[in-house]
Amino acid sequence: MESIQNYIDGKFVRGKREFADVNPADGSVIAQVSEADRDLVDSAVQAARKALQWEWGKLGVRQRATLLHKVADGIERRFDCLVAAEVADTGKPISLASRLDVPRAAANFRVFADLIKAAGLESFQTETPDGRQALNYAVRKPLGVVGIITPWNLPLLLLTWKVAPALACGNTVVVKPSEETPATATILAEIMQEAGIPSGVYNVVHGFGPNSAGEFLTQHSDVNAVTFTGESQTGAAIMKTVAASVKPVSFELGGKNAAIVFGDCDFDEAVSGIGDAVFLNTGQVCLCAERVYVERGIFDSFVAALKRKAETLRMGSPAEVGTELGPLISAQHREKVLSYYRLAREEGATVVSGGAVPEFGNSLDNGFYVQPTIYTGLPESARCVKEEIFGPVCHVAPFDSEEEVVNMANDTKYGLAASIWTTNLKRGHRVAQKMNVGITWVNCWFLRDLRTPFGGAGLSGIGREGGMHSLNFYSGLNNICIRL
Ligand code: NAD
Ligand code: 6OD
Repeated sequence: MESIQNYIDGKFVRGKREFADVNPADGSVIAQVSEADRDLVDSAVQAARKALQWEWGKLGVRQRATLLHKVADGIERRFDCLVAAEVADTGKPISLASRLDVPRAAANFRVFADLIKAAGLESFQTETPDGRQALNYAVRKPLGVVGIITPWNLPLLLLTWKVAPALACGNTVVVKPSEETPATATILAEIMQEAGIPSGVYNVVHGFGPNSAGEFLTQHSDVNAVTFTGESQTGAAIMKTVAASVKPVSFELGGKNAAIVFGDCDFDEAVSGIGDAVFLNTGQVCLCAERVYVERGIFDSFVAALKRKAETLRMGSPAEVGTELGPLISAQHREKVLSYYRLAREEGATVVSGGAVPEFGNSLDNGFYVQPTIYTGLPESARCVKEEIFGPVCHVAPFDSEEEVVNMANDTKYGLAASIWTTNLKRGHRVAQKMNVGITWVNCWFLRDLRTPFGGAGLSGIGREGGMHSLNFYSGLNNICIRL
């Protein structure tokens, strides 16, 4: 049985306890994972502190950027191994891990390595009250040790989305990947070693949240900043923990995202795009659309086309090239999604498609699959329309006017993403600007330029990452004012 260990100060380290890493496609145990206790988390933070003061802290921007490109080279060299590990841990289709997760991990290192070299500094020449001049300029400094806590849905993509800019800015990191998906963060440790990243710069501690590695990391007084992606409730718990020491935080949290389909949309493009927005990664992307609003004139034909799309998705073994839909991440998460499938019926939904557990007649029946599911007929106040389910499911509702649909889309405590489908670009701009979210797509979904701001409003998060926003979060600015 494979064993996955913590990575501290350049060495792989066992903890006193272990937990199982389970393959969600068939329930088999892939590996035993070493859990980091409070002492191991402390060793990781101390190693990160030491690296900051010594080798890593002495490197210039260009040297750091060169090393980050070597990490990207290493990711590309270990492509097949990373894809296989991500597929086994998450149950996502191999085609998705190959075209999204692993290439994006390499791109995260390349983009932030290049960006930090090009990043300018603010400067202002100031007239002083006595008629003289002063020069103000800001210098960028690392924050110190950054604690990085990540979820299981896009494990390597979301981890490197934070590790790359943090290291580019000269910080050192202690990462706590999700307990469900520990493998790729650990393979990345080997890649860091091979690339020549000094010991202590990248540390991995495995474990759970409360009373385990996640909480020990956020409680640690020598961690200078915390960046977290995960559930809104977990974000609230972490915020309480870090409040005592007033650490900077960046939170990328949950969503209950709307897709708005106008009657003048390119129908096939909209069905295909919304099919992805609802079902990609078995609906386990924070940006997925769980609320679809369709203009009444095309409502019936749109629902019928989305149903056809859902029912022709190839569900099966994630390791098979043609598979489009894998399992949910765990038995526990499947129980949560199925509880919403039951609730939707209790709330009076019409089940257009799905709503149950599929049967395969082989070992996949031990996996955590659910059918892709479409509901209609719920009131906007229903819990299934208000709460994040995080599965391959959406509710489709009709609308009659632009004003009505803008109000429905914005009637949520979340505020992560929206998509708008129309061939009238004037309307596309107008409606997009009314969305109370961090990201709005028009005639596309999950199309990412890594230089753009990413984050959410309300329960969907605090702060923005991406491009200069990441560099500004992961650095402290010291403004220097010189009297001339
Ligand atoms: P989660 O909040 O349960 O766990 C995320 C991470 O936090 C895990 O590593 C977990 O061990 C850790 N954790 C849990 N409790 C903790 C605590 N008290 N202190 C410290 N660490 C703790 O989330 P999940 O189930 O892994 O991921 C799914 C959720 O993440 C969904 O809500 C989804 O919308 C959200 N998400 C958001 C984004 C975004 O960019 N906005 C991206 C991906 C996922
Ligand atoms: O693409 C990204 O940069 C990003 N942060 C995606 C988040 C997806 C949520 O599940």
